[in-house]
Amino acid sequence: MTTSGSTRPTLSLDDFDAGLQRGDRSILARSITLVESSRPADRELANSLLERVMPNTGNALRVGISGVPGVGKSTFIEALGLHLIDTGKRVAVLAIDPTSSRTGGSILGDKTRMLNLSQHKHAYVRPSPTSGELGGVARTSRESILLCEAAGYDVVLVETVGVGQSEVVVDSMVDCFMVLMLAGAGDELQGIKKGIIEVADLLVVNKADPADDDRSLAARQAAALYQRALEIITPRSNAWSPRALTCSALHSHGIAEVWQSVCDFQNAVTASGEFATRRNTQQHQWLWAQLEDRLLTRFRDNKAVKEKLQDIQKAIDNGELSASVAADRLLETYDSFKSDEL
Ligand SMILES: Nc1nc2c(ncn2[C@@H]2O[C@H](COP(=O)(O)OP(=O)(O)OP(=O)(O)O)[C@@H](O)[C@H]2O)c(=O)[nH]1
Ligand SMILES: [Mg+2]
Repeated sequence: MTTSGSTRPTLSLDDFDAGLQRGDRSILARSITLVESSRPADRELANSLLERVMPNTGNALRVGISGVPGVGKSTFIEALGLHLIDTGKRVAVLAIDPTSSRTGGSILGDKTRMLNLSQHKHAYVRPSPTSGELGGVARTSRESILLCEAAGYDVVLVETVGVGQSEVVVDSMVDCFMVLMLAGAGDELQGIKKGIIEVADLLVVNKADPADDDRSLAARQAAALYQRALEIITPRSNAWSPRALTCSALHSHGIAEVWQSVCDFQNAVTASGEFATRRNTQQHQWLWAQLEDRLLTRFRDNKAVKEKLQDIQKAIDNGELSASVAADRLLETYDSFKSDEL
C-alpha cells in the first residue's frame, strides 16, 4: 500500500484482492468505485482485478427487484435483507437508475429507508450511481455483482425503478427477476399491458398491511388476478411457473414466504439445468453486446472513416447514394485502412 499525496492510500491489485477476500466492505466500495471510473489507468487496474477475482465469483444468488416509483422497493429490500441476515446470509444491494433523475435527496431517502440494513455488518448497500447512460451503468453493475461475490456475499439484490429499458438490463444480469406491484388504480392492467409479467419470475403485490383489512384484501385480489394472468401466458422457463404473492414490506409481513418462493424457483431451475444455461446465455449476449459496442467505437474513431464520412453524408443528402451503399463504402474504407496498418 502506498500514499500518493492524497489522504487515501493508493491500493495495489494485491491490496484490492486481499481486501475482497477478507470481505472488507470499504475495499469493496473502493473496488466498485474503481470499476465505475473511466480513467484509463483505473480501467486497466479494474480489468486486472476482475480477472484476478474471477475464480471467486458466481456463487451468489442474483435477484432483480423492480417496480414503479413508490411501490416500496427500498422498504422491501430493507425487510428482505434483514430477513436474509437472520438466516445467516450476507447481503449486497446494488441499484440501477440510468435516468440520472435521482437527486442527492432520494439517495439520502434510500439510505434512510435501508438504515438498519446499510448499517449491518453483514450487508453492503451501494447507492445508485447518479449519472451515466444505460450501457455504461450496465457494465459497471455487472462488474459490481462480481466484486460483491468475490467479497463473499451470498445474495446480491439489484434494485431498479420499473421504467422501460432498465428492467431489461437488470433482467439480463440476474438469476431471478421479481416485480413489485400495487393493488388498485388500474395497476393490474397496466402491468399486463407493459408485458412485465412476461419477464417476471415472481410478482409481489406490496402494501398488504396486516392491520389494514381493505388494503390486504385488495392486495390478495390483485395477486389472484395476476396469478390467473400468469397461468395463461407461456412461461419463459420449462421448470418454473411464475407466482403472484402479497407482502407488506413496511411491516415485514410475508417476506419469508416471498424468499421461500425465490428458493423454490432456484431449486427448480437448478434441477432442470436452466440456472446454468441462463447464466451462460447472459454471458454470451453480454460478450456480443460489448463487442458491438467496441467495434462501433473503433469504426467511428477511425481516421479514414472520419475523413470520408462528410462526403458520404453529403452524397446521401443529394440523393446520389443510398444509405446501404454508403455503409458498404465506409466499411470498405475501414477495412482497407485496417489492412494498410497490417
Ligand atoms: N403502508 C405501506 N407503505 C409502504 C409499504 N412499503 C413501502 N411503503 C411506503 O411507500 C413509500 C415508498 O417506499 P419506497 O421503499 O421508497 O419505494 P421505492 O419503490 O423504493 O421508491 P423509489 O426508490 O422512489 O422508486 C414510503 O413512504 C414507504 O414507507 C408497505 O408495505 N405498506
Ligand atoms: Mg427506492
